[in-house]
Amino acid sequence: MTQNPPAIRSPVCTCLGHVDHGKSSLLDAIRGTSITATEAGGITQAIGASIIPLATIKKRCGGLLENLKMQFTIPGLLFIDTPGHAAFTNLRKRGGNLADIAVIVIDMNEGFRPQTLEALRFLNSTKRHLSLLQISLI
Ligand SMILES: Nc1nc2c(ncn2[C@@H]2O[C@H](COP(=O)(O)OP(=O)(O)OP(=O)(O)O)[C@@H](O)[C@H]2O)c(=O)[nH]1
Ligand SMILES: [Mg+2]
Repeated sequence: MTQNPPAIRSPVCTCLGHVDHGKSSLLDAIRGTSITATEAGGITQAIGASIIPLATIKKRCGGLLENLKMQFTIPGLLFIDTPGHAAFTNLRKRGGNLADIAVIVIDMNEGFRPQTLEALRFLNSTKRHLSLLQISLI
C-alpha cells in the first residue's frame, strides 16, 4: 500500500520595515494586486495575510529560480504584511512572531530608519532562521 507524503504547510514569510519603505508595494507586485491604492492615508494599518501558490512564485522568479534546479515540496508561501508606522509595534511583533522567514524592506534613499532597526532587533531576539533584505526604490 502506498502512503501519501505528509502535507507540508506553506512557510510564513513576514514583511517588516520602516513606514513607506515599500512592503505592501512589494507584495502588490508579487500578487499582481493594487492593495496600496486602497489604503487610507497610504499607510498600512493592519496585518494582512496572502497565500501565494508555488506556481506564482515560480512565475515571478523565472530564470532565477530555474537556475537553482531545486525541487520544491511546499504548496507556496503565506505572506504577512505588517504596518511600518511607529504606532504599530504590537502588530509588527505579532507578525514577526509568526515568521518562518522574514523580509525587511528598506528604501535605499532613506537607509536604516527606526522601525528598520526595531525589526532587526526583534528578529534577532526571536532567533529566526533567516532574514532577507530587499532594497526598495532603486
Ligand atoms: N519608485 C518606487 N516607488 C516605490 C517602490 N516601492 C514603494 N514605492 C512607493 O512608496 C510608497 C510607499 O509604499 P508602500 O508599499 O505603501 O510602503 P509600506 O512599507 O507598505 O508602508 P506602510 O505599510 O505604511 O509602512 C508608495 O507611494 C509606493 O508607490 C519602488 O520600488 N520604487
Ligand atoms: Mg504597507
